[in-house]
Amino acid sequence: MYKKVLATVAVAALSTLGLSAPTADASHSWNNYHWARTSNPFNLKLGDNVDSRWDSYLGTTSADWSASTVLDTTIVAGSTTGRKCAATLGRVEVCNAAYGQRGWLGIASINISGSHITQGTVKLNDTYFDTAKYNTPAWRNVVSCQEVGHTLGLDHQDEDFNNADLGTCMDYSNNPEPNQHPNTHDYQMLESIYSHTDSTSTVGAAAPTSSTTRVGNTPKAWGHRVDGSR
Ligand SMILES: [Ca+2]
Ligand SMILES: [Ca+2]
Ligand SMILES: [Zn+2]
Ligand SMILES: [Zn+2]
Repeated sequence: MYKKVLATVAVAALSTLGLSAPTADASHSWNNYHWARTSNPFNLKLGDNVDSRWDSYLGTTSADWSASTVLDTTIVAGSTTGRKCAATLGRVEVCNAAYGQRGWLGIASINISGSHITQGTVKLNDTYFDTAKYNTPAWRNVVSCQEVGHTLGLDHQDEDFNNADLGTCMDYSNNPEPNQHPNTHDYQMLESIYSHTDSTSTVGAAAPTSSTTRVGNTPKAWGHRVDGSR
């Protein structure tokens, strides 16, 4: 999730987790969540449910993450609507709509089966992006990049809006300019997360999984870092 700056304090106050301080970390895997696949590189489909306000940014995001050696992303026709943003098994649906003043610019949610991601959604919130402050290429790039990054299994590298910028979209900052794309550490993290292979695959039109857990997408979840959406 990319929180609006003003919402940060309130959200942080709801957090009960004191164990893992949100600092820049050598590891920023999201709870080791990952897509199951039998080999690398795997190709993850990004369903295009965004309108012309977002198309070019989705293209940039797809290219950015495809630079990873372990995966590629391909933009395909969306299976849902921007407003509904229903998930599709085996892929990520990317959506935009005016979702309201929720305190987040973008939010990523995944379903998991064990630690395996089975499907994901990304919502980009036009309620904020249609305002002068956020209606910039830099803000659109950083949020689109970050939310799709979450659906690959990455957490934030840093959650301080006021420290030195890390030069990655997985960094929270008041200044989006230096943070519009992934950095080397993100690609290294992906290599680490996906260094093993699995006997099954959750990518593509995979077989139905037994039971999946929805992670995130509710205020309760994203205000709570233990199981929160990102
Ligand atoms: Ca690649
Ligand atoms: Ca930061
Ligand atoms: Zn986030
Ligand atoms: Zn695995």
